[in-house]
Amino acid sequence: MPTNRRYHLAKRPDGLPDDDTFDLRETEVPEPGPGEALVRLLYLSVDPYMRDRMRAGESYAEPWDVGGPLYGGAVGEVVESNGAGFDAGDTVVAEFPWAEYATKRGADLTPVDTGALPVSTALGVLGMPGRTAYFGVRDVIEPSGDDTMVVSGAAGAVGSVAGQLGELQGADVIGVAGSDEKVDWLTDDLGFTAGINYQEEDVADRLAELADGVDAYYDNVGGPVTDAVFPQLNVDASVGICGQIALYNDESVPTGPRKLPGLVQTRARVEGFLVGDFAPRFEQATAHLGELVAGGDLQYRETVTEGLENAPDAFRGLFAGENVGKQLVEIAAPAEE
Ligand code: NAP
Ligand code: FER
Repeated sequence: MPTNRRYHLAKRPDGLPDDDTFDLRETEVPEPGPGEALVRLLYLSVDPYMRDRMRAGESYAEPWDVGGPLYGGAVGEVVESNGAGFDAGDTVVAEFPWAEYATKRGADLTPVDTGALPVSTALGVLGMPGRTAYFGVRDVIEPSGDDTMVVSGAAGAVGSVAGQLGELQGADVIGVAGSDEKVDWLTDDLGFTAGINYQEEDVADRLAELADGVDAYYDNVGGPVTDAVFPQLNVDASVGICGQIALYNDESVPTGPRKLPGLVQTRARVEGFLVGDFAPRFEQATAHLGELVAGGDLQYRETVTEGLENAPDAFRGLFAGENVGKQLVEIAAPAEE
């Protein structure tokens, strides 16, 4: 049997997690217990929410234990099933440790069926980020035909899908992202109406030039980008707070000019949401997203970092905008490829 490698949380980070946060350990390949499968992991998802799990304290997710493994969504191949209800060679998706091999109860594994698409899409456009965009656009902000919609984090896993879904609903979508290359991808390839590079341009000025106010705002980042958008909300605007990555490495939310008085005047509706709240409709959302991709109406990109040992760098890259589309870590190649 080969050896296994697995990342553990060495300490709780202060700010952006440094190398001392992550401890790569050599361990045994685990044996599947009754009802469990041994899975060889192929792709690991690194996600902004993982920063929250590294801190102690209450959140929407349980904090990880110091000394314990790091976890994330991953796709893998079943190596051995001990009555788990899967066969060797089946491709599955579930929450796994950041590792090369792991065991999991069959009941907690989901079969991967991405049709003609690569299995990695089960972690991106057809997985949690795609579904987050789907429900955030269709159920939370609900843009309609003559709306101007703004998406922050627009070239990321969630934002790139959310913006395209907004365009499909007929809205004029303006994407805010951190480089000219990203903005060009949004407008030239994905069909966004316009894009703003927040690293180079004044978001408030550019937004005022591009639109007559904002009717729907899909917020992935918070911070200064959101400070620039809120004063331009129109009457009855809808705002979906999906994430606030600009603040995730901070121990407290910075204060500044407060934007809430404007909500009285606009009667804007601001709603936070969690993708998990829509779990009963996950299958339907994934099927619909798959149809949109297959039909050429929805495009996606993945940024793939090779090697489990590079997972910390891939994770940190999310906070520096190094990813375009979904950030993944390739742990091993699928057997057939
Ligand atoms: P992602 O957008 O693929 O990656 C993060 C992106 O955020 C980076 O590529 C970077 O792009 C941007 N960013 C990083 N720091 C920033 C800053 N200080 N200011 C502005 N932009 C910054 O990640 P994702 O997985 O799709 O997640 C996007 C957001 O959705 C996150 O906030 C995440 O927590 C949230 N989320 C929420 C749910 C839910 O259920 N509510 C589910 C999934 C994800 P730039 O180059 O543009 O800076
Ligand atoms: C995120 C990914 C997932 C996030 C929240 C979730 C706020 C929540 C998922 C759920 O529990 O439904 O990046 O950031």
